[in-house]
Order: sequence, then C-alpha cells, then structure tokens
Amino acid sequence: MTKPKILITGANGQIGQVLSVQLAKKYGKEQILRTDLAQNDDGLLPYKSLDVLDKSRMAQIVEQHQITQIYHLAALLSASGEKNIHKTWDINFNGLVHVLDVAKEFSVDRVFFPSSIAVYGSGFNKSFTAQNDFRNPSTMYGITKVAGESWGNYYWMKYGLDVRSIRYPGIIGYQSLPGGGTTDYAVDIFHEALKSEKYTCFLESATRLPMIYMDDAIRATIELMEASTENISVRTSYNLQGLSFTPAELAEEIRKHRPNFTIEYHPDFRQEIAAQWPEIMDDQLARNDWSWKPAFDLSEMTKDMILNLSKKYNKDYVEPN
Ligand code: AKB
Repeated sequence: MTKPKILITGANGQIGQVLSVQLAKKYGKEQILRTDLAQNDDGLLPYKSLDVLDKSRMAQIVEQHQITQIYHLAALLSASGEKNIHKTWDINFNGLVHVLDVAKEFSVDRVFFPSSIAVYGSGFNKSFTAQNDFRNPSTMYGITKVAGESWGNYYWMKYGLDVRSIRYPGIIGYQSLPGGGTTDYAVDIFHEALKSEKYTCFLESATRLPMIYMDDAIRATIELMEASTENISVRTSYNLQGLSFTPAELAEEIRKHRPNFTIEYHPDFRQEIAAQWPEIMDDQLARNDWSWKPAFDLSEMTKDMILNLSKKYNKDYVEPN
C-alpha cells in the first residue's frame, strides 16, 4: 500500500502537536505537512502557514503537495467559542466546508474531522449517551460540530468523499496544553499539582465528564483512519469513551502521588456548559466497527501524567504506597 501524503490543519493545537509526531513516526516525516496560523514553526517537521478560511491557499497547498489525507483539526473550543460566536461559526464551520470542497476537488482519499461530546446539550441520557441520542447543543462550538457532522455525512453520501470522525471526550496529555475548552481543567490540574500543589477548579467537584488519555485518543484517530471503508458504519461521527471522572475523584487520585495536593472549587460559566454534556458515552459502534478499546483507566492515566510532568518540572517521582 502506498503511504498517504498527509495535511494537518490546526497542527499547533493540543491534539495537532501530538498527532503530527505520531503520524511522522508511522509514515515518515516527508509524508506529513503541518499547517497552522503561525508564519513559522520549529522546523522539525514540514510546516506551512495556512488560515483555514483561505480556501484558495488551501487548494494550492493540497494540489502542490499531492495530499491524499487531511486531518482537519483547526477549531475554536467550547469556552472560547462562546466569547465570539460568529467567529466560531466562521472558523469551525466554514473552515470545514473549505476542507470538504478542496478534498472533493482534488480527489483526496480520506478526511478526518473531530467532533465532540459537545454535540449533546439537553434532552438526552447523560449517564450513558447512545450514539444517536438527541443532539441539541448548548454552545456555538457544539452547533458547529453537529452541522459539521451532517456535512461530512452529506459529502460521503453525495460525492463518495471518505470523511471519518470521532466525538472526542476531553483529552488529557502531558505533551501539549489545551486552550479554550471546558475540559481543560483536567490538564491544568496536573501542571498545578506539580508546580504549586494546589489548584482552583472552574467546575463543581461532582461534575462527571467523559475524558480520554492522549495516547488513546491518538491511537483511536489513526485506527479509525486506517480502518477498511466497508467497516465504517457511522459517517456522522463515532461516540468514543475513554474514562469518566469528577474533579473530586481526579484530585483524590492525584493525592496518591502528591499527598499535599489541595483543591478549591470556584465554578464559572464553564460549569453551565459542562452540566449539559454527557457523563459516559456509549461507544459500542466504535468497538464493533474498528475494534476500539481504551488502554488507560484513571489510575494509569494519572500515574503516566505525574511521571512525565515530574520530569518536566524537575520533581522526584515517588511511586504511591
Ligand atoms: C472542550 O472542552 O471544548 C473540548 C471538547 C470536549 O470538545 N475539549
């Protein structure tokens, strides 16, 4: 099988940074083209500046580099998206439409588009959210994801464009920082646990949300993109479940490694967003169709985060008793 030539948009974001490295390891760095808004990059992997709203430049890059797969990650997240809803619609929705049009025009083989748990909002079963449960998003970010899922499905049905998607839970990793999301607390808390041993959480202690460790999220994404076309039964977006916990449960787990760690709760507007999202996702279809199975539970994820961030912040790592 020939190696894909991959374009990544939003490559400097939380997922993009880690996914680019993983794709380069898998296919070779000459097969990857990272893009984002910044003019220049660190030069370690091929990079070009690209604003996803500039459709003609996107088309030029796809044609010139003979791109065969696009991972379209550029987006504003749920919390920052609420601060400028028109800009959020523009970047998240029109950016995706540009990708779909360009992919269709230049016969790109496969497109990956991340959706999110934010497609749910009210009137659904929070404690075990089915793939096709009612989607009535409460944020502009969620609205762009619901619309985007339908557009991906439409391009598949009408034009045979092979668009694949995952509804990501909150993603936790030590390699990169999130920005502007409601689930960001679950990364920030680890950095603060290592730096100052205390954290002020912007969600209430009992707010349970679906999350996933970065390694699992990246593996899921690549497994989905590598699955045979005939195995893909969902063309909107697959529910994906890694683990679920509350801020209080996470703090308790962190205390096993950092016994002096303390947490306070000062919920802000993000609490209202989180309160309307699922607690646990039913991801049976991902398990059936492309054998999805998460590897990290709360204790393994916490251990790996603390281990890696201890190195970053020059702290000793001590195994809990
Ligand atoms: C956010 O919090 O906005 C994202 C998401 C769950 O889609 N991490």
